[in-house]
Amino acid sequence: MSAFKLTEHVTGYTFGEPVDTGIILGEKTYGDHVLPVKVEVRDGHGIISFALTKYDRVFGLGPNLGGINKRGRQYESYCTDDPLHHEDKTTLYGAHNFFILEDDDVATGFFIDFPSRIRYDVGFTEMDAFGIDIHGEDFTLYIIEGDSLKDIVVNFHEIIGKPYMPPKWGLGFFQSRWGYETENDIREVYETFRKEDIPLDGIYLDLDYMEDFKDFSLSEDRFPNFETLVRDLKADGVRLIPIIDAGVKMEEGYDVYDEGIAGDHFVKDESGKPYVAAVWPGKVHFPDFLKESTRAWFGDKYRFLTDLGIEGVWNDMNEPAIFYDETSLSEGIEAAIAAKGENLGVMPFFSLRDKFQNIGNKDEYYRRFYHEIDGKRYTNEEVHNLYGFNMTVSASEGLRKHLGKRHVLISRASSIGMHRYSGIWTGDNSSWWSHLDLNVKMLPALNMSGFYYVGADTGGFGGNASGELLTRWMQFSIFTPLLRNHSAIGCAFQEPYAFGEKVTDYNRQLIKARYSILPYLYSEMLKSHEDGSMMFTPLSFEFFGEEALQAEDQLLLGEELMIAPVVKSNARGRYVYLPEDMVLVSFKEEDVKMWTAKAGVTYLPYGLDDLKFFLRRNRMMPYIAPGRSVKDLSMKSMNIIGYVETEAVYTLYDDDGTSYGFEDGKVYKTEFHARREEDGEIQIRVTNDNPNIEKVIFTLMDGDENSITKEVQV
Ligand code: MIG
Repeated sequence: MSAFKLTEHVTGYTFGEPVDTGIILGEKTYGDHVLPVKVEVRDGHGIISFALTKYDRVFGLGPNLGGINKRGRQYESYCTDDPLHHEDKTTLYGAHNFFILEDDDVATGFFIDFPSRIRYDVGFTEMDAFGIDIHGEDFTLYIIEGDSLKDIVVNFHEIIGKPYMPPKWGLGFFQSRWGYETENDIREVYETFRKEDIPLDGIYLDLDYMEDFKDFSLSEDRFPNFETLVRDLKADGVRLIPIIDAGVKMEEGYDVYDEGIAGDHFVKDESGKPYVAAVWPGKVHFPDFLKESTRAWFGDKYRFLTDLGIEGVWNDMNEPAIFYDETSLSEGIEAAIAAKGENLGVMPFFSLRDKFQNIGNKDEYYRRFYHEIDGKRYTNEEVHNLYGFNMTVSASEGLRKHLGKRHVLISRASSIGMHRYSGIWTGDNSSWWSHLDLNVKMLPALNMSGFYYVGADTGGFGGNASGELLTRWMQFSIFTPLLRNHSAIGCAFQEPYAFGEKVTDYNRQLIKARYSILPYLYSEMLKSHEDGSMMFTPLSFEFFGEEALQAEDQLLLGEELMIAPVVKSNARGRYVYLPEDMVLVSFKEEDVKMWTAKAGVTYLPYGLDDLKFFLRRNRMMPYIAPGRSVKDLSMKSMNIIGYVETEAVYTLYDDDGTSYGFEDGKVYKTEFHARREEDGEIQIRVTNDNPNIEKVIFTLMDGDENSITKEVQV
């Protein structure tokens, strides 16, 4: 083992000779550092063990099931395409090996830099033991210190680099569905949004737009006027965001296939031939995204889309998902032929059935193809979690090069490190109430991993959503930076207008509210980009006590808000824990109401026809009038609502919304300052360098049901 310091707060311990994953940035200073935890390396595994006291808790691990406190479950880091996120699943699409272990005295952050499988048993098998099983002997363990949980996260973000920042339109409302088959379907969706007066910034294109599921192709039949469609909708602020899959169809004469073969870009099997797997296009080869030349080649292919006016993409199936490979399919067929005419007993029948039923994403597939890194050959399994990550690096670099302005990019598979290149959607959830609840709990862990541009398929991907579920989900999702309603082919339609007039009214109002608070969300993203702080924080990261720890279905947003969504059906409200006095805000379009809410547990009546959240003490937030898309929003007249007992400051970050200027600090900062004098009078000061803001209307509560309204020209 060798040890080094990366920053004042981060120490690394390297075991064996790990693969350079590219996740961690910075200069190493080697020295003598004593490893403060128990790590054993034996039989091809690294084993880390912690004893847990009754009250220790564990946070993080990114896009996983379970609560905010990860204790009491098993998890796995191994990017997997599993479309049914049942309660007993141990892994989803991402592999995020950052977690914080907190006992009543100290909290410590850990990051395991290792690209293959890691198993976590967080007090599941034994209540008082936390065991980590790293499937390899070569890895680096990072220990991250800090004064608080939030501080540990900031110190971690310092070594993983700044997150991807979408263009401002990426925070608009997106509609999506696998099964909008034709150009006319897309136009109809767009027109219905406009007719129903529901704001919209983008429509996602799923596999339907492609010719035979081929990447960088268009179906002439279904999308004969693609470019015109893109242009027409964009003129009205609505972008099309097509999907790209990892597998490249094997078909001679198809440019991507031909170039891939000619340029030696595909992953190889044992014998050195391109590995054959099957996904949507039928038989495919997988680009070797771990190779720089392949990333550059594939990244350039996105130009096919940018040339057509496209400014956003989603990368799917990049775990990579595999329906079957040639070996397993022929084994199955052989077995079926051999069984023909036999009198199969139940066990042989099960074994035969299994050959087909469990043929997708088999572990052995990932041992049948190889990558080459620095002249050394690795099975995909050994570096598995870098695959989707690097597909997305490739896309990001290609899009950046060919667009010259910011793009929207989300990926399904992920690993920490990818946060520098794109956002993520949380994959194939279902239209289940439990998945709405899960969405709430997963969000802070994604921020801990450095991912801010995140969101779930609102309304649920698989299964049929009810109007009630969709509206409740929306009451939460309107706060998430990525806000996309997406569903699977064959399921009930779940557009905001799909459930009759009443539900359409609820949803319209919620989406408009989203556009009203969009400057706030955008500002908070820019702030997190600047300082590495989380945007969505569990209550217990900020407040002490049992209640804060238990309130896992409430989150703090920025330093200003607390959100407490309803995640159960037939609810007319819910109990909420307020760790301090706050102001309850009801946000119905431009009719904003505020009431004082005292610290403690309180019942919050919360109907479908409302948007409710809490504003913290001595905090303020901005909002504006909604628009039909981001391009329509105006900040000329800005509203500030606040709960000012003594003094409050809010700094609004903003920029041009499309350029990379923010990377060089080209960010507008408007400081709103309010102070309450002894006599109750309010002093207001606004310092502004944002040319788009002209007038500010403050409405400030004092904690005693009194509010003052003041208008300021800036
Ligand atoms: O095997 O492209 O997660 O969002 O609609 C399913 C079709 C492939 C999985 C994605 C989902 C998408 C679907 N894809």
